[in-house]
Amino acid sequence: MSDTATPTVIRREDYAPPAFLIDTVDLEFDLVPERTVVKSTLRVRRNPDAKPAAHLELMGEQLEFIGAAIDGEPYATVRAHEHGLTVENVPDAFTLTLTGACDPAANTTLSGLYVSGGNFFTQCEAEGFRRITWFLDRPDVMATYTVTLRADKTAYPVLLSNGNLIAEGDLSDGRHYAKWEDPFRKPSYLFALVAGKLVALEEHITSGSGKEKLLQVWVEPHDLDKTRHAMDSLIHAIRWDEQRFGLELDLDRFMIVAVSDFNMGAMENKGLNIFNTKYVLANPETATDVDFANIEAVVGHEYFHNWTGNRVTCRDWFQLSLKEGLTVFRDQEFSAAMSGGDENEAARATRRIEDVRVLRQMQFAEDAGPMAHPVRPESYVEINNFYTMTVYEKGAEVVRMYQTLLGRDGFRKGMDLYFQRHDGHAVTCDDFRRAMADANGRDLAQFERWYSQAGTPRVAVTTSYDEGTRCYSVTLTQGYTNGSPAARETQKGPLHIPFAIGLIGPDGADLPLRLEGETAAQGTTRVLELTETQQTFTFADVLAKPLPSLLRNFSAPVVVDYDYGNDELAFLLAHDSDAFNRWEAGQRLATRELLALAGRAAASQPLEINDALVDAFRRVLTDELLSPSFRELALMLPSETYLAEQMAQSDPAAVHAARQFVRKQLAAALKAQWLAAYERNVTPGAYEPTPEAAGHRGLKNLALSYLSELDDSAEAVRLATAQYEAANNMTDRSAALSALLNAQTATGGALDDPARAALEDFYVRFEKEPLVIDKWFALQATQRGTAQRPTIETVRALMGHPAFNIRNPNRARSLIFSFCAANPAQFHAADGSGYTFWADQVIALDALNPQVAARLARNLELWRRFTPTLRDAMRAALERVAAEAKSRDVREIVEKALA
Ligand code: B3K
Ligand code: ZN
Repeated sequence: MSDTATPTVIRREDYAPPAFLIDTVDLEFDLVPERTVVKSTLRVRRNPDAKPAAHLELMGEQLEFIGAAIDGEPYATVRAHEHGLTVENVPDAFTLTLTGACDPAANTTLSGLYVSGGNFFTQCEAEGFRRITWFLDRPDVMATYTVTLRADKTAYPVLLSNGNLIAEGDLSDGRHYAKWEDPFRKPSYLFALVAGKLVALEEHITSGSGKEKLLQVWVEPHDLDKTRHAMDSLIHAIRWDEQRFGLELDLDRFMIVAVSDFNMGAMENKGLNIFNTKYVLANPETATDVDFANIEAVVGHEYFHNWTGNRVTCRDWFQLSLKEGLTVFRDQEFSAAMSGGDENEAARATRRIEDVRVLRQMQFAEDAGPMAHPVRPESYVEINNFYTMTVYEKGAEVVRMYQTLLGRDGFRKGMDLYFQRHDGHAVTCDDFRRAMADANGRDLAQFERWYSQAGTPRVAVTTSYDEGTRCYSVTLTQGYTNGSPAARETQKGPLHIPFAIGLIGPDGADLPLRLEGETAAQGTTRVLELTETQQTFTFADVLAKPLPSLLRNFSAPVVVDYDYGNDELAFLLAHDSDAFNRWEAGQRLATRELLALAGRAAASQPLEINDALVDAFRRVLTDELLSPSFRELALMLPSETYLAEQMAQSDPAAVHAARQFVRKQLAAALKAQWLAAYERNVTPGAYEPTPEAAGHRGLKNLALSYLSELDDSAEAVRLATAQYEAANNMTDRSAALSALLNAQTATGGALDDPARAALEDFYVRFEKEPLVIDKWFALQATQRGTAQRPTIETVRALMGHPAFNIRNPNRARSLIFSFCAANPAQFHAADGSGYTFWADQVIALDALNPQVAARLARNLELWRRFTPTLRDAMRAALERVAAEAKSRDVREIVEKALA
């Protein structure tokens, strides 16, 4: 499980094609929890395009070797070793049969074949297949698979694998078998099997070209009442991909299976997607609006991989963003279409805002730290550490920029050419870029730098208006801030940046835009193509000095530096036709104010709120022309994590004090308006997970959360208690509980108050719903805590709760990760207690599940940016983990952090 040897660095430049190819794979499993025997029969031949090699080197980990045969004859010159199997002096083409065994019951890593809740599951991406059998476990080796599963029929009535079921039947001794065949060539990371006591929700649909398809969502029997939304999401995703990209489901059967022990969200195995229960199971009582939306997005994401990832896959793991960036972009477009259709710009904008918030808070931070890497990394020690915000979210932004530069139709042409050229192959990010360029007759050579340069680019903007000539010039200058060394090393030259801009006249209306040299104005938003370090763009016929609306819809993943005045930001917030930039103006205003207050808090100076911010918030809150979901986003303050990252030295306590102060002031100054918004946005009747209803609930619950900050919280407690008791859905119930807990801490917190009662009720009510109990843990881990009872004490106590189980990643995340990553003020307590706890948990998880441990390990990577006392305590914690952790996964993270 662990690898204590000096970590080996894998480099992109060392890529070489495999010396052998495998055309067909036939697998036979005898499934027994403690010892599963796997017989693998491979058709192998030399790769004509590779350097010849005498021996066949197969990867394998944690396997027991039983035997080998070539062309049916036992083969003696086979050496099993720690990293795999060497088959010596092989012929040019042969059939290799390997028999081995693994121990799924003891597999706590949740990579390879493992047991969860008494059932068998697999997870092979990135390198888990080698934990099942010996193989050329790399994505450029594509083969067709047949799989036979044998198991006890009572314990494992359902036997599933990729593709189509071609035979099944009974065996002696109460066992049975099923044989599956996947007609599509695939890399080993897309292999999957599932066996156990499961039931399915089924639907039959007819694809766009008239073929009958069977869709199934498999779950444990007691979860069948929570599968409808996942099935609906799958059907919507299938329809959307047909319409938007002309891509159809290629198999006769498509299955989703839910498992509660899972390292990440879900996995796109061909025809047999395996999902964390969190992204499948939902009904109104157990899942929030956010859960419903996430399920739709993840079901879409995994389904879309069937073309972008599976039919066309990655040549090597450095190309991971080829499938992940593209598929995130596709799921974002799908979610946007589901929330308002392609036409409703305002509804689309709320999704865009949510995506950009994540990017800026998480990916920009990653780019400023020791794990900074380009969208296409140059090297890694453990590939599982590179399923990152950069590869996924920045990668999606890079794909979005093609669409911004080429237009929707041009982007579609590029996609069509990409599939025409590469269907059935393992390719690179360069192949994708070439398809986009060739399909549109464009030169996208410079665009390559988006794949090879780490770090967050900045674009500085200066403007000048000439009343005499009525010309307005915009000068854009691109560069990088001094980020991490990793980022600096890769910066080679200017990027090709699509910079969308609009100009707003004194009346608040968009101006028609004519660039100098053009004969007529074209539209009111223009995408300027910035390709040099500095460029000036001049607009003509500008009758009065305008206000620029910069980087509309966040057209590139950059930071814009422009010195807006507070009045200008308030004006943009009130008038910009670009909904994203309206939101952005409000955030800039709030961020500026909050950072100023955090500076004062750090210096122990008194705090006072700027009326401009209160006025701006009042206008948004009471503007009934704005959608509730937009208002909710605009009235949410930037997160403490984001704010701390903007400080010269991160000071979580000061940020917390400033943000809490502003929340309290906004609660008090706008109390009547919050109460009115609360009343106006109730959603009586049956629960519906529609974007409109979710928008109302979101704004109502935001109002409740502000009200819970008031010194006199009686009103909030009354509303929240009533809401808690009457709720017919989890969104309202959990928001009410959260408000009660908040009000309790806001007022100092007696233990016999309504918060305690609700917390107990919540547990009892949902004891049998693990995903809801995760929420119960997370709510407590993210509580503010008081001087008398800091949150760490609650967390330590909950670690001993009978329902806590560190081996279940969802549960570990709900308590440990929530505290360490989502409660910055408490986690970064001055006494360093949070860091001690963090180190203890990283070390404990490292021994069980290195992938999950490595995620938690990343939580301290920005340690150098904190105030000196915190910095020193963080370093000490990192050093302890570096001394004790064994896995390659965790070692890579902490060693990079300390380097
Ligand atoms: N491709 C998987 C992620 C696998 C992570 C391996 N450590 C899920 C997804 O992105 O769709
Ligand atoms: Zn993915």
